[in-house]
Amino acid sequence: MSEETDGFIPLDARRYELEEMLQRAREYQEEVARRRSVRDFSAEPVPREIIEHCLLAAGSAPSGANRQPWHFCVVADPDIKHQIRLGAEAEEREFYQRRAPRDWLDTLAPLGTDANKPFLEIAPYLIVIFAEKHSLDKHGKKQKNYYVPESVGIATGVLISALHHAGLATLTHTPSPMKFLNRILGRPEREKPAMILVVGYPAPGAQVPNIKRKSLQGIASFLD
Ligand code: IYR
Repeated sequence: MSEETDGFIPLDARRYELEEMLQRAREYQEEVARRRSVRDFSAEPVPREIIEHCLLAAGSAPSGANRQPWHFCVVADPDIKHQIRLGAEAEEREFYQRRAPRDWLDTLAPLGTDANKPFLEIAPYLIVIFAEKHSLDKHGKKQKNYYVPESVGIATGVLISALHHAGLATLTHTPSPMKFLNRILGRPEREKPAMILVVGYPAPGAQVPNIKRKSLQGIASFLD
């Protein structure tokens, strides 16, 4: 299944005038900064073709040795979504009632989250993202992957941006532990669930917490 390299080809690079570069950079910043984690989804269906394009965008992410160590399980089936909700809520009840230390719960309080996850059934799509600890070559032999969490994190970021760009809302959801997803979705042991991405249109009138983002000085330092 590994994608093999076949020589070298010319890079398809674009070069813009400074003015246009600035405008593109600003516009992209504004567009992605509008993205918010949404917990209030509409049940309105989303055409599968949109999801397919966004998945192909995610699949273009850089990865260690180009191993592309990800698998996206796209769930629209109501019964499977129901099972995922039950599995996630069982873990989340443990988290909120027992596992989470007080200071973690205090930090989460302004977000208004709890162990109930109705969006796992309401949203039209759940994309369950798996990280392939190792791959199998075309003879079924174990093949080592590299920088797997980094690669899957980057691909997930590209997927979230692509879905947002297409006009959809997302929520990264990480009930912990997530082993139950392998069982429900029939994924092999060598695949580790990374997160559930909840995808759909936001519910009309959806509200989000009034969070602040760090300033440029808060997130970057320039040494020039
Ligand atoms: N997984 C739990 C708790 C949770 C943890 C963090 I860190 C968040 O940013 C949000 C929620 C839940 O989904 O409710």
